[in-house]
Amino acid sequence: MALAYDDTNIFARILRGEIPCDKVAENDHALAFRDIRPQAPVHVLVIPKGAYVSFDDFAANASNAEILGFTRLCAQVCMSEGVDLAGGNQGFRAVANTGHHGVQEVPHYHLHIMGGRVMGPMLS
Ligand code: D5M
Repeated sequence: MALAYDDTNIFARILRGEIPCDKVAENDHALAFRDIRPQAPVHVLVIPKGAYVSFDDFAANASNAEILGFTRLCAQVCMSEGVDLAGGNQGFRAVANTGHHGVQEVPHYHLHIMGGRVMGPMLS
């Protein structure tokens, strides 16, 4: 089931160019930019350009090309930010806060990529 998408959310406005972002990378299907409230030395948000509310909405309803484009942009960001294991770096945390229980603030799917420090336990 596709979820109802509210196109007034802040990330939709960034995608339409109505408000600026600190862009890291972009391809046909996804955009990566720095989180405005960084929780780590590296804190990048990767969002699909399509209208998907959440991780599960995207995973269930996006096309293969969208999923591939999004995933490859994530890999590109990890490499350019120097956190990818494959590049001999120390790794990162990737988080998709989802819905009420996941404490998702912005209802446009986004993956947080955080690194540059040991992240600590995920209990709160
Ligand atoms: O958290 C949403 C995340 O989005 C939160 O870490 C702040 C970030 N945010 C909100 N507005 C902006 C803008 N305008 N630019 C960059 N980052 C932003 P979540 O709980 O995962 O929904």
